[in-house]
Amino acid sequence: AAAAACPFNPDKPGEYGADAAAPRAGSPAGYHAAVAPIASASTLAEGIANDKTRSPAARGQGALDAALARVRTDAGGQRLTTNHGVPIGDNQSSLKAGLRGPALLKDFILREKITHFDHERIPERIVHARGSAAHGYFECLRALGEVTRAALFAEAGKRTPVFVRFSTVAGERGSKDTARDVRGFAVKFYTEEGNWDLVGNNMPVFFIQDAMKFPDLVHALKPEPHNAMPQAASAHDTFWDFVSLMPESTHMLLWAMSDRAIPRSYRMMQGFGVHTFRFVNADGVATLVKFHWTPKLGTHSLVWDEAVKISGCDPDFHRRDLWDAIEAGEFPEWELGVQLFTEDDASRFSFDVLDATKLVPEELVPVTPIGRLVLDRNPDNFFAETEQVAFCTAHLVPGIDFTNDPLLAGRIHSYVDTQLSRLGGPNFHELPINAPLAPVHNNQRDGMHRQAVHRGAVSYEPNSLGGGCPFQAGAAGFTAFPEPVAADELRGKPERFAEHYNQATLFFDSQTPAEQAHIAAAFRFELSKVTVPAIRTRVLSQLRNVSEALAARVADGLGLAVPESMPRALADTPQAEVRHSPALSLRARPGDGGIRSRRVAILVADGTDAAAVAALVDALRAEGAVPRLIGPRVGQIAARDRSAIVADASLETEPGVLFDAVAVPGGKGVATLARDGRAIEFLREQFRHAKPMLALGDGGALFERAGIAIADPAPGVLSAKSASASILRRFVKAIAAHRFDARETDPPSV
Ligand code: HDD
Repeated sequence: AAAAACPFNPDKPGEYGADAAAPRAGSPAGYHAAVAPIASASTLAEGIANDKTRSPAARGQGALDAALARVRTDAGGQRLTTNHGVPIGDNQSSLKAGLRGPALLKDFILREKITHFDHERIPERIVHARGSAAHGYFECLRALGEVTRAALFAEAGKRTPVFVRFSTVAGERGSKDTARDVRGFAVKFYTEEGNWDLVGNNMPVFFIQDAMKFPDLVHALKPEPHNAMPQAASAHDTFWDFVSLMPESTHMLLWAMSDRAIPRSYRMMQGFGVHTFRFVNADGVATLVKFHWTPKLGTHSLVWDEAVKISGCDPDFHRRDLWDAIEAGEFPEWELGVQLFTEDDASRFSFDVLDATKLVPEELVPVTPIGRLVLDRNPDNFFAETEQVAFCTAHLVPGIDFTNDPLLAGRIHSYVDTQLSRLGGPNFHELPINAPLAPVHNNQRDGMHRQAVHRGAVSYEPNSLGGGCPFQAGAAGFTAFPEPVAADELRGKPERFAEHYNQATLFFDSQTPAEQAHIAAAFRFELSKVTVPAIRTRVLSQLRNVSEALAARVADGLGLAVPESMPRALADTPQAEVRHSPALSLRARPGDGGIRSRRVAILVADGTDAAAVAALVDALRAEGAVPRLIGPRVGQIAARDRSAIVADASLETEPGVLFDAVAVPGGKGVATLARDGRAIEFLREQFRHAKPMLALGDGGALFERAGIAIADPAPGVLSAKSASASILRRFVKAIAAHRFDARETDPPSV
């Protein structure tokens, strides 16, 4: 234990001068024995009260776990070798002719190490480069045999292993998590009949209707090609130039400017398959289907000012949140719901279900819950799993099929194609994270990086030499749904695709006033960043077709007059079936009312009331929240009663934007905090972002100092003399309310 506390390297002097000629002490003597591994400081949400076991058996997705076990490697207790298994005597210095002499070309150990390092990176994804993933399982809760023969939906209680990757779209691999952007929600199901990839987003619609426009969209959205700016942001000329010339993007723009684009957590956002897919049952009968993932924790978002600041103090905000929650046993969970309808139903809708810029309102076709998704294990290795996982919309299983959505058609090609260059060849399906649990047998052979060792002479079909194997599965295999096709070849779109505004209006009109205000502010922000005035005006003319109120509000924010509305592509606007859809508001899904995994700051300094801190910590932990003690610096704090409390983080490392709520206990510490501009800023930001705040005893003085009234307080600002059970209950309830919209003003008052 003493060695662990003092991790110096006793071997170090031996690297210099004459001593270098003697061979290094081999493991496990010397340094390795002297320096016991230092346990890494816990970054886990240690406050989360949970009794879930972390044993592999409890991870619930045994089959995939076992398959990956084959390739896991662990260097514990092992000697260092080259890639070819040759033991390495000295990993500190290159081979040289004399201590001050030239390095030698024959140093194959150095060359292998550097060469491998030189090739450690693979191309990042052209879109969705930044992402985080986790393992888990899908559990079917309702047998769906009537509508699909997909094995994973065959019976209630059936579990299928999954690997799920969340992502932003525009930013590069190292970009911030809290950019205003669409989030990817890609699920790989390792079913017994092969892998099914449901590659969706956290928004149910898309910017364009036809894959032909995808490269244009992405070129316009990504950093501009001449100067590679801006990173992970849509607020620039080329994006708004493009979308304002593409009225079909209007509906998605409303979603992208809404709070959906700045989620509080991956664990608190919905997911959607976007396209209309097809379920096919054992009799070959098809039903159209839309997929919805709904988080158990409810749908919650950041506010823009907060998102901007988080990207500075924790660019890994969402990655860390997902990782910490899973490490703490706080497994994120979603319900899978489906909207089921027939071709006949669809033919009567005012919109075309093949148009990915349209959703099917839940008031028109209800969402039926059919299963749940639980993420219960973090990857062992980011590169091997999260980076190398290859999602492809072409990965379907029997019982699920495409429709003729022209955006989907292009995707069926694009994903497989992109993996060929991203993962370096046609055998990416053999990478452990991509390999199906279902057996693979075919006559495809060879290619770069082939792992399988195929036996025998036969790699063709039909054959007699191999007994006709592998044989066709016939009706038991995947058979494409026999949709009749008889038409002229042409480039064009169906008439119903030409209506671009009904659902944008539906979305805007279904938001709460606070959500509408955020949408207007987002348009104002993004268009203020646009440098070409004509583009601003064009967007305003587009918005007039959505909502006159919205257009007027954004115009006002830009100091512009409202222009003529953009001419519509369709002369007669069809009547929308649904004019108001409460389900489209984030507020429609507050979650289960709990505060599990919410981060709550307790501000402390020398002289803080330790009893109040203890009461707060206990009350928050009892609800599964994560209290963090934040002081002027980390480490020990002398409390009022001279007991020692330990600050988990400092005002410098964890500012207010990283917390869902704040509490300031009383005691002399308040005076110290009142002299610290960072503590004042902490409270002001919590106030500005409409978060729950609690002052105990003379903690109220810090609020007053920050300009936050305690007498006649704004909504969500609580205070009490002491940490009584009743005030703690009210605080917990306030945290469960997430935010107090009524407190928000534009511009902010604090
Ligand atoms: Fe895509 C990645 C989702 C349209 C081409 N897309 C990608 C990922 C998600 C989506 C979640 C990341 C997968 C991962 O985590 O590895 N994309 C969508 C959705 C779309 C959509 C929901 C519309 C409904 N995408 C779309 C079109 C095309 C692509 C129309 C091309 C014609 N998408 C790609 C890609 C990517 C990709 C270039 C980049 C990396 C990858 O595939 O594996 O092939």
